[in-house]
Amino acid sequence: MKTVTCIAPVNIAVIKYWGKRDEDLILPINDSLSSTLSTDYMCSKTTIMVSPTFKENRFWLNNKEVTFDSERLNNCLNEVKRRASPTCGELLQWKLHICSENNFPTAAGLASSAAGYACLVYALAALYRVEGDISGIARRGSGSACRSIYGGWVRWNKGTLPSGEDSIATQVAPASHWPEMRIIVLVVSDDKKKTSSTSGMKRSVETSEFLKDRAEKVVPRRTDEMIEAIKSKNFEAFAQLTMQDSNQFHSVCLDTYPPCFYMNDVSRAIIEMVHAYNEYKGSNKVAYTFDAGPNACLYLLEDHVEEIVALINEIFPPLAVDATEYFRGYPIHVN
Ligand code: 2P0
Repeated sequence: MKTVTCIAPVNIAVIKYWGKRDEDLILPINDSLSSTLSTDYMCSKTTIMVSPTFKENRFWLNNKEVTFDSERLNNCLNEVKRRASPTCGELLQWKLHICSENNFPTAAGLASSAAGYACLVYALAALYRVEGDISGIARRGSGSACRSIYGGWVRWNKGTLPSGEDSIATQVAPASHWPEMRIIVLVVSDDKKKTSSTSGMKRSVETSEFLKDRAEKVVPRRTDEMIEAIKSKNFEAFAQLTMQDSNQFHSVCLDTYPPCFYMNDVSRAIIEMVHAYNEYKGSNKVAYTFDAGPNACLYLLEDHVEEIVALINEIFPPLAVDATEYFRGYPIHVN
């Protein structure tokens, strides 16, 4: 018998991934860029056990058994096994029992599949002693998962090869490069989203002309500008690019037919609050970004956390619960 346990954190994109050119291999139509949070906060934990006595492969997600039939899960497993060390021998024949759980409320709807698949693939790769980059394998589980394989600031290069071999993640800068950076996660709603990212982006690829323009004309330039802003620690530029990219992604969602609505009135009120605050300060001190849901992620530097949390509590008084459950400052992953 052999057991491996790993943890992997979520990542929050500042240049968004939206749209695939290959559904099976999960190849994107544009590059994307994110920061990976610290493992002290929102992360997945996966334990894999293999034994010659196990009769079948089994999977438990958040303490509930789920089917092992998932195509994405099996794609990841097969790919890891294909790259397994020749020294694994009979280990490769033994059946697996996998337990995966998130230490953050799945209700928050925050990149749980990214952390989950990054963690699963990392654990499998450790078990079968895979060498080299494994982000391309995590990508087969969920596109954004490839970015959680690395810490700090991470770019998912869309790649050009039909095989997807070059569609992998690379680290742009370690978290230690910008240690003052913080993320505040605002849980606006824990409702399950009506349209999953996978089906939403498929519909966008099929119906939105704006998405093609974004992928071909805007993202390549914006990614270069974003990397420059991160490397030079230019928060003003970083914040503007982050907010513009979030807004453009949601414009594509609106241009999708039928449209996907992910933000709600509270999300829009947060956008207005951030712009009002930045205007009052005379420059960008906070940036918002929204994924495929109404919850906001605010990027800001450490110095402004206290003031912003006070402002949020003033404008959006929490319900009768501990505010710290709602508003948390997360340092990004140190790697
Ligand atoms: C991102 N999102 O870059 C973007 C922003 C949502 C909005 O990556 O179909 O769950 O599994 O590849 O990775 C969500 O997409 O989709 C996502 P699949 P995934 O973070």
